[in-house]
Amino acid sequence: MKTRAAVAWEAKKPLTIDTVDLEGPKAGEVLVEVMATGVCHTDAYTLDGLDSEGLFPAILGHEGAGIVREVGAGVTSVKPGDHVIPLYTPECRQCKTCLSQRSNLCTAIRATQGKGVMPDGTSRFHCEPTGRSAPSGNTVYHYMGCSTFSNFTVLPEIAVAKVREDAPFDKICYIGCGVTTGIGAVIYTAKVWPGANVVVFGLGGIGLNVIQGARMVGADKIIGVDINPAKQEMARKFGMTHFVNPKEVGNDKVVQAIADLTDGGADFSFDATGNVNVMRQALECCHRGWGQSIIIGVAEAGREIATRPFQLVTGRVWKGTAFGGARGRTDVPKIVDWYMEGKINIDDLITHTMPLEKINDAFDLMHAGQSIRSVVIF
Ligand code: NAD
Ligand code: AHE
Ligand code: ZN
Repeated sequence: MKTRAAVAWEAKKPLTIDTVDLEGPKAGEVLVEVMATGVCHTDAYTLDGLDSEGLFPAILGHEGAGIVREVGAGVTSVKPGDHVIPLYTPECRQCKTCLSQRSNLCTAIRATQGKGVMPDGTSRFHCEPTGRSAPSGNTVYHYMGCSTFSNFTVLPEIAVAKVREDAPFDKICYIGCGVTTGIGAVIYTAKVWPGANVVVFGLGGIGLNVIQGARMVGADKIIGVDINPAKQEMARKFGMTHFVNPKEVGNDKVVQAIADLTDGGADFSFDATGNVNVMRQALECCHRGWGQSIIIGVAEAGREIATRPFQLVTGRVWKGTAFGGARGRTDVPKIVDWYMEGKINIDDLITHTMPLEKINDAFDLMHAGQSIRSVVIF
């Protein structure tokens, strides 16, 4: 079949809207009509050529919601008509990691996913490059196993979460990454306790969901740190109690400012910036003896984190989280329920919507610090 998609032909260039050939689902795969997709900073990072796994040409996008239109041989857990959220962190329930229950990092298809192809090693997307370069066979790569910047996409069955049918696609698409990552980092990865002091670096589409999660679990102080003061208002609405602007207090005084606000250091801190210098501040602002810092942000290829080992010797803990530690097929339907029951706020974080033709505006708004989440509605 043909599908309309925003194609990333090369790094650092705007996406172009093309008609792309899409092969139907093979065994164990499903065809999904994407109804809406959010644009996450990770899409921008890959488009900017900063992702060590980045491949071009590719159809980016990993924060979608849609409807199953066709299933391949052997698919049993979903059927045409089911509403689903694509999962860049699948849940096979059979691999060592899934069975361990210790991590959400399912390994069933991670290797092929990172190479931009389906589990059989081939792509379902092809497109005439018309004057641009493409790999042999005009292959266009999948992205994070999702490629939600396409009106139709093919995914492995284990990479879709079936969700209730009364939930609006243009809101729940955000649960496909940002909402789950932020709230999940608090409840599944950090297990923040009531009364804890929490610091969130980066008050964007992920950080604000960390704040929302911290409020949900009854955190005491929720301190936001951002170099863009315009993010303050929304953060306060979602539960931020104190704001630190590194440009005002001085970048070298951020850790001390947080220690002063928290009687010596945070119980939990979260990096939602992707900046390795900020990650260091996030660790070092934690309380001696027990403070935990959770890395959410994705750093540019080649960047490394550093701190004095003494910071860890004296009890601070450095952790990371992917997709908030959520097990997609198990946890995502529950998070959709929380939204439908009014327990979490998604609507206010979606500051912009646009048709696919305007998707490049979403990247511009993000880079200008003017949006929280942009959602493309097909
Ligand atoms: P965003 O652009 O919406 O927000 C980033 C925020 O960080 C902005 O408000 C910006 O002003 C702020 N910021 C930038 N530099 C800063 C600095 N030096 N100090 C303080 N604040 C600073 O991005 P997002 O969509 O919220 O994504 C945030 C990060 O999380 C990205 O690195 C993204 O790739 C990553 N991410 C990781 C996962 C995961 O599973 N681990 C999931 C989604 C996103
Ligand atoms: N491809 C990058 C790593 C990118 C990365 O860490 N991605 C996160 C999700 S970001 C969603 O917005 C993730 O899930 N990581 C775990 C995984 O298995 O990819 C690189 O450095 O190569
Ligand atoms: Zn994302």
